[in-house]
Amino acid sequence: MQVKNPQEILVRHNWTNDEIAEIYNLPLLELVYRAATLHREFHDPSEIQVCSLLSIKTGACTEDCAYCPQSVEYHTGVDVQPLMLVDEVLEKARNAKEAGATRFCMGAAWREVRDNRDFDRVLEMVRGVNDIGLEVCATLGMVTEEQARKLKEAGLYAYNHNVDTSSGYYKSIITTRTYKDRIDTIRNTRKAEITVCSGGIIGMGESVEDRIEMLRTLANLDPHPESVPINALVPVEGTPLQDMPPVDAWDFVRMIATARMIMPKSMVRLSAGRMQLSREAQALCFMAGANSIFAGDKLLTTPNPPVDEDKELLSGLGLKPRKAFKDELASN
Ligand code: SAM
Ligand code: DTB
Ligand code: SF4
Repeated sequence: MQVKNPQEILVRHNWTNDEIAEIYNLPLLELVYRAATLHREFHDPSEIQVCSLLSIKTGACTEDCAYCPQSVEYHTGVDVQPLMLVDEVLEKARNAKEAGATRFCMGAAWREVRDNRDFDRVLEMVRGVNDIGLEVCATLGMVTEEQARKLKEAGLYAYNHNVDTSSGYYKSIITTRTYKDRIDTIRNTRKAEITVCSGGIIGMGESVEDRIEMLRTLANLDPHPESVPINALVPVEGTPLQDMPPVDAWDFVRMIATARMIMPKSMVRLSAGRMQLSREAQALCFMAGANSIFAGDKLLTTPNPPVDEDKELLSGLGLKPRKAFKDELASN
């Protein structure tokens, strides 16, 4: 019988909501302490993955995601842009690498990937970014297993598809596709042996139980997603969620710490919402196990902290950028 590595025992896929709630509701500093301790068992706590994000096709999306400024249903003033040219994207990727990024994520405001010339162009982008030596990630909406295989062949390293929220709350946020559609896409990318990046958003009016249920869905995927982005809603004028109150920094810390505890091997990304977080709150998120960020002045369509400010933040905390392709393929 093969002896299990003691760390593997901590990687579980049978979490219950009660167990997760017990962790989430710990006194905050106790929670941070436990998450920080576990974080050190699995990761180098001085390393932060720096990812760059580029919207390769912007706006006029047929979905009705209530949080999203790119939906055709809402008047948000987003500048609609057709699919970028390959050379333009590769130039952005080179600049991102120069600025210190090791992962490059291309986002398209599509409901799903279609087998057409646009997809061929995205495949070319994937090849090009891979040749530059960056971990290539894409977030293009729903994909079939066959499309995922084509992305893999082109050199795609990771695919981002968030569960966004709990299955129950999902219907109040998106009506144009189902939770099952989301899980199917995650499965299709997994089958094609692409690493999975999947997380969600807080601050959309969901309950604590919804947050816990969302975390349970992610943690009971087997294997766990290699990357788990935790986003705070960026409320955009014109969307149905424009008036949502800002996420409390402690709630952000709780989500990160809980994700760290239940998916100890995964990279946990402190994603959208950093504009609203103080340096100190971000430091607490890193302490609690966040080990990845999006760097660059813009996310897809909304602002992100200036690059220089982030450099200062990381160097001030004694954190260093993580190298590309570092052991993420180890089974989760
Ligand atoms: N269209 C593709 C899709 O929906 O899968 C890919 C791009 S979509 C913008 C990627 C993710 O960005 C969403 O699943 C959501 O989690 C996040 N997102 C979008 N708008 C956001 C906002 N205003 N605040 C926080 N996260 C947001
Ligand atoms: C993720 O979880 N967050 C990123 C990335 N994956 C694609 C997107 C955040 C988008 C925030 C809103 C915007 O800039 O349009
Ligand atoms: Fe479209 Fe993605 Fe925005 Fe939903 S989140 S409206 S699918 S771009």
